[in-house]
Amino acid sequence: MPGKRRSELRQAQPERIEVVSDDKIEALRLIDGRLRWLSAWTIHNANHLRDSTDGLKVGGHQASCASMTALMAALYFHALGPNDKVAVKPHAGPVLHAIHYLLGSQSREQLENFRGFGGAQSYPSRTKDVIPVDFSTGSVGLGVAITAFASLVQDYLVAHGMMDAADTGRMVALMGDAELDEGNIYECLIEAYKHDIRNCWWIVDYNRQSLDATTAERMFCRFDEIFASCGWRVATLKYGKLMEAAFAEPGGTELKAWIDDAGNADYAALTYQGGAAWRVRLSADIGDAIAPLLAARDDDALAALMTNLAGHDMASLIEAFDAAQDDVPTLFIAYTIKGHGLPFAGHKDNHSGLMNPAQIASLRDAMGIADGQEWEALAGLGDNARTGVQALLDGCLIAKAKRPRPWGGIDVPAVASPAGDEQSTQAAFGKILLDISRAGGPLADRIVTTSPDVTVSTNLGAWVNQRGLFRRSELADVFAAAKIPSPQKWAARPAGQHIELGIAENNLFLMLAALGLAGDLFGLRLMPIGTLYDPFIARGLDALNYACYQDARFMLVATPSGVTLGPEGGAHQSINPPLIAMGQPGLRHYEPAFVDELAVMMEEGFRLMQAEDGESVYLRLTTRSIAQPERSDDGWKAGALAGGYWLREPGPDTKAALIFSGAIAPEALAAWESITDDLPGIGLLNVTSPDLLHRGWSNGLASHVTRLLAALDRDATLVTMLDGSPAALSWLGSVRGHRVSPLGLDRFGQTGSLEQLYAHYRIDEEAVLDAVAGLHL
Ligand SMILES: Cc1ncc(C[n+]2csc(CCOP(=O)(O)OP(=O)(O)O)c2C)c(N)n1
Ligand SMILES: [Mg+2]
Repeated sequence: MPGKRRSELRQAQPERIEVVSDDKIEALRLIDGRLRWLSAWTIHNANHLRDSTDGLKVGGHQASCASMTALMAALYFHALGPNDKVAVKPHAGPVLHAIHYLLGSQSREQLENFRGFGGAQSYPSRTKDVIPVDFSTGSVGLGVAITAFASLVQDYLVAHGMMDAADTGRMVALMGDAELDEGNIYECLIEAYKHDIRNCWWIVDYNRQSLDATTAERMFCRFDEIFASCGWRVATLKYGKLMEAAFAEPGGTELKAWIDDAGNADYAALTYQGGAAWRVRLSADIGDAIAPLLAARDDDALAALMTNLAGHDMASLIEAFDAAQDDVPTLFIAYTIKGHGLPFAGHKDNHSGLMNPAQIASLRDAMGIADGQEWEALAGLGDNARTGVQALLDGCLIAKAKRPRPWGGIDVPAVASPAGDEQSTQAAFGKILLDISRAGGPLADRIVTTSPDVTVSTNLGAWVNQRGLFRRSELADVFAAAKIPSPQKWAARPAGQHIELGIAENNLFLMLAALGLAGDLFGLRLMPIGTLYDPFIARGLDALNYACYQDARFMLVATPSGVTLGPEGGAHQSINPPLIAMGQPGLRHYEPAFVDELAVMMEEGFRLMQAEDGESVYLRLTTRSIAQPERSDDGWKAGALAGGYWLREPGPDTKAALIFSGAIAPEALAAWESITDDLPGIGLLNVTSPDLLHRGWSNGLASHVTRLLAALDRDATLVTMLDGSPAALSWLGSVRGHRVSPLGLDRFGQTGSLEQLYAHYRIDEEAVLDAVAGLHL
């Protein structure tokens, strides 16, 4: 509510502030050094020492790692509590592995096999790495935003009494500064503000370099303003302790002003050039005032001073983290140098730069590591130093082993098909959810729905009326209170089970990713269902891929779809989502023609979402109301779940089959009726999942689709049709070598009645008859 102080909503946080001794800071610095070395050595080993069989460059990012080893040392060995979860900047993955190596939870073998088959992954991966990775990263920006949604999920679990407030943690993202260019960050920021998220830290490794170049200084201060206006505390960590001390010396004020005015490229270039270059430049720019300050330092000391940005200064980092111990979302902008401590520090081309053997050898010598001791975890540390470092390693609170994934556990009762001779799959979806809600029980209680401003138009309204909107604090329904009639009752409360999002489909997929990982992150599986219009899947594709890549489990209901949307026109009609689904691992596409199919698919979906060998489910639905079939038995069900079944069995020696999916079932049936006299025994195959059929076929010859099509003569012909790209079904001709005529959409849709559109796009009865005739000429 406007004006309400965030602090009034805050919950008590465990007290973590302590007086940090100099010894501890020194031990953290040593860990910083160990992480810098081990990450660089891991990458060096993969590129220069490991045998290469294919001559491909292996790669890795020594400079991006060195940029944040101090940050990560301070975080992991001082600031993180046992319930905190971290998304690590993708190209700092080797630092995370080095941390676990120091902790004993990562093996040397895995590090030696970095970027190799079965070895430590290039970018942290929840599913593939052997160490516990809270959030996968790789596509920059997404790993940052998911932490905000994860903090919302945590609040949801607490508000629903499933999780104790004392067990909550902070969701932390470690990000590169160029990630701030990704638009998804700002979409997420807006949504996060609306939901008043908390317990979230985003820590920017502000090295002012991206992949290609140094970044534009025009953005100085803008980020602070953007975040502050969305309710975030912004902590800028710019000057390290050496710098702060120097600012108090004669000439210090001028030095500080010079640092503040310096351009990013200048600062980076001077860093690369080193102490002598700093001396010449500072003298030239500042003049006599800086002379005593320069005279008091040799070139090495001057370089150390000028690169003593707070992001590399352990005392500054600890201070900043300790000062942010409440639950206010906080952006830390930590100034750093890309490649800090490495020979290419500050060089604009250092993103993928690799030290050569001579350079790594001199780094090893400088760190006091004996030749041959490179993999020794605490190499180069004397006995006293080891004691302090070991104490920090022993005191580290993060999980060292992966949390077992919660499989099963939520009973899935039989999902009944809604009654009615004429129905649409979209309306039936709404009724099924309403029935589940009314019946109550564990499944109903674990379902969380979410939608980017299309809750009503995707038929979630009745469910929301029953289960309520989720908000951490009660929000009255003003219209209901004023007795203004409306079918939607939109009161929000902590017990609500629908998370309403603004129109940003990317956020929908990140929300589903976070909800679908609730079991992994917090030990409590939720059953997320997200709805959106089918064409707008494309808007959030990378986030959808990101969710699937992490094996988040959810149900995606995309409706309406295809030109069956009629008068809504081409801008809202979807063509290629069935192809998207075929190409998306971890997501099973079902396209029901009839509502009883939808019921079994939802039931199956709830099982798949919590099965070890399961996956997420995408249901492509429609608003078109069509006549429902009379079933004589349940024989169709297994086929519908496996990807298809004969709605009309082909007769012996039949020479043709019609194959269709989804909303155009009436046209397929009408065409079948017309042809059956001329081609007796023609079959009618209802493909409920082009995706599943294709997967089965590409995995081996004894697949469901091979068996289905074995019912046809070798020289039979196929006409395939769906309200979508024809390529989703045309491949069926290759399964047993049948000739095929594929019907479907390959041009943008337009407005019109269904009759007009189906005729125009050639997915009507006449088009089928023409296609059959063409094949039989
Ligand atoms: C979505 C996406 N686009 C492009 C890339 C390729 N890429 C990887 S890192 C990077 C630049 C990162 O710069 P920054 O975030 O500042 O990280 P730094 O290495 O400087 O710490 C780019 C463009 C990517 N990983 N993800
Ligand atoms: Mg950068």
